[in-house]
Amino acid sequence: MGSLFIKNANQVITVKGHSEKPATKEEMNELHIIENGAVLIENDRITAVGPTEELELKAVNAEVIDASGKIVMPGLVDPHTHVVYAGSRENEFNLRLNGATYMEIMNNGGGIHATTRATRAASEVELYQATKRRLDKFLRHGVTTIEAKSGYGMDWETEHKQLIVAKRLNEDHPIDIVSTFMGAHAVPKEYKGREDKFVDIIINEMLPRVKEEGLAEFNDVFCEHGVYTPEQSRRVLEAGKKLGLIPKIHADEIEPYQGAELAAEIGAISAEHLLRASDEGIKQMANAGVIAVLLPGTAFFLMAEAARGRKMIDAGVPVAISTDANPGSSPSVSMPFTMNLACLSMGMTPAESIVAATINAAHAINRGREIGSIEVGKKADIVIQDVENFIQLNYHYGMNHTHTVIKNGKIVVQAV
Ligand code: IZC
Ligand code: ZN
Repeated sequence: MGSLFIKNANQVITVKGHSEKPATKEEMNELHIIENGAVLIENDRITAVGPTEELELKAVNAEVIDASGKIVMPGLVDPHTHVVYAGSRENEFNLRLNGATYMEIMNNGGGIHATTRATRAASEVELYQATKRRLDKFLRHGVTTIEAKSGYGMDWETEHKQLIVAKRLNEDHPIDIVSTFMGAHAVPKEYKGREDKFVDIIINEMLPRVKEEGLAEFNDVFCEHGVYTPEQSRRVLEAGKKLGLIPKIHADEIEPYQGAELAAEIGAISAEHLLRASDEGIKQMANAGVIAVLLPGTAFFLMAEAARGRKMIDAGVPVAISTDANPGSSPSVSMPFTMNLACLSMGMTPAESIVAATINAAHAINRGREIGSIEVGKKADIVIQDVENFIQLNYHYGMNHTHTVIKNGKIVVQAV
């Protein structure tokens, strides 16, 4: 490895100053832009950031990337995906557009259950290859780190297979993958009406093995009417916490269900979805510093009203955004489109959408010190976008402006 010098960028969007804590309120509107900027990278680290003129002297012998007419920003971080799965559910898309709802489809054995059947049936190699193709697409959309959840097994063998595939791809693929165990993603048919029994299995059998094999950092649960109650969710998350797994929670996605309140009470790092989070829940999340991971693509694809992102930011909740990439409620890997929707369906500003997709997303997966901004010492995960200024990223919506992607100091995507 050597050094890389990106120079002459119209704007370098640094998003600096929030490595310790996520940005909140007005801070989410501050991008700390350097006009005609440059970034110097040595091996896998950022070693200098500043005006091109100033950095030029330091950059002798470096390979040069001329970013004239473009912008340079941190690699995008997607803090909530279900990307390790087999099969496809376009039939459900069709059913929904013929009047069925997401929950009806799931209660009839489709939805998460359909993906669970396909994922159980897939070999590890098949699962690896299907996931790798999705990761390649993530990378071409400027995403350099993702979180990935298990949860399409609901038996140990398949949950384990998903987590092993994520681990292998983390090693083999340029994208970094941070793993979350989500055994409590749905209730297996055979445990319908005996949900507590399955919760016992998760707590007594699965979580200790996840810990023992070091397969995940986070522990998540689908807290939703008809799936897991807040009480069951609390049991799963508290049990994980005792083992050192950080709690995350799918909260208030379809119906208000006190999920945001629960996240605040147990000190979850993040609460995700929150389409129907209550005013009180939002207040408690702000007080407890729980990050809201909002998934406007899911609301869009389910034709539901988006989460109240504007209100959450104004209330002091640190907000991050994510694709929710999964085969049912959000079959997209586009963080750029998610940013568009953050603006157009949740009333966030273009600057806030960038903070939510970079440094705040990094904090939602406990990586704020390492990635999410362009600052000296951080990992050289950088995207060059073929737009003249950051507002154009969302103004020219529905497009992928990714031109060059640098991961760990290496060029991994380059437009021709
Ligand atoms: O496969 O439908 N909401 N989990 C909770 C999902 C959506 C993923 C899916
Ligand atoms: Zn999800």
